[in-house]
Amino acid sequence: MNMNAHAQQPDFSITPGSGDLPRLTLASPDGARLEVYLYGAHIVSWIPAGGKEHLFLSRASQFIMGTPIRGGIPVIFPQFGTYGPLPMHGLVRVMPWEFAGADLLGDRASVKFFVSDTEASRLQWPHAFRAELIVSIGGRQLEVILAVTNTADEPFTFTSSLHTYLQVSDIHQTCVKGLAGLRYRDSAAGGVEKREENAQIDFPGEVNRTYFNAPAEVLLVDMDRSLVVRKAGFTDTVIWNPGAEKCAVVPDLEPDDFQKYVCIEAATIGEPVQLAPGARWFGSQTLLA
Ligand code: TA6
Repeated sequence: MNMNAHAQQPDFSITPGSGDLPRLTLASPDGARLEVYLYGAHIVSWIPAGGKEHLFLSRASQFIMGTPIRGGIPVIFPQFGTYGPLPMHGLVRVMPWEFAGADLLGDRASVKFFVSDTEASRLQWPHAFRAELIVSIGGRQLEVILAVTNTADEPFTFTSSLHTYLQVSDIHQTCVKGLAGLRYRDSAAGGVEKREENAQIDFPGEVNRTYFNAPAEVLLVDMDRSLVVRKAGFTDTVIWNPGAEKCAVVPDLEPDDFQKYVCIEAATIGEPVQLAPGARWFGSQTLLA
């Protein structure tokens, strides 16, 4: 179904993807491309103009409702990880979102999705919300904005992340720069809090760290390539790679997948967001190749 109905609309279509789940494909005028499943509003591919794939997607990923897609950019809300009573990483990454339109502004093409609370979600988390995802591509940039509105008359608190899987050529020649000196929770060491003493983070084994009050920008260096990862609205940055041992026991990862990605996540974990009735919160992550 090609919905290129008006001049100001970008080139996009929604067709059955893996598992017959609806998948939106978007192209910007300069040739950047994006793929998003409406299930979870889950971005699975971003190829900047004249560039290569920057997101990792597991070849062992399931594409069935109820199971998160493995890779790409899972939207984590209203709970990060197991820090609360909800299922791991909350609710919306396994909910069907709705397509809410496409725009074209110069060379930037954008699409928008939303999901609201349901009877089933309210049984798990007794709050009314509307989550929107606005995704823009053009040139060498991918921008992802998450907006959360409290649509009821009671305040609620949430944690959240854009759980971005970034493709790398070789994890042993990869590092992340920009987090020196920060306090972090080391989840690979039982959750103990530490302070980052190194100028860069390397990946000799499992790395699973939440850096609190992290700077707006970090740099992923992958051999001779680098990628700027920028955030706004989110306060923390999560860095995750499972290492060989943990990777081997994750059912929707292939045994050597740990060598192919690093998760750099814009997150709000340390200080959960308190959202008043009717209030709206924004968080964004921008990748600059
Ligand atoms: O963001 C890192 C993390 O919390 C890790 O602990 C690991 O569990 C990862 O998320 C993936 O979680 P998932 O539920 O998608 O397997």
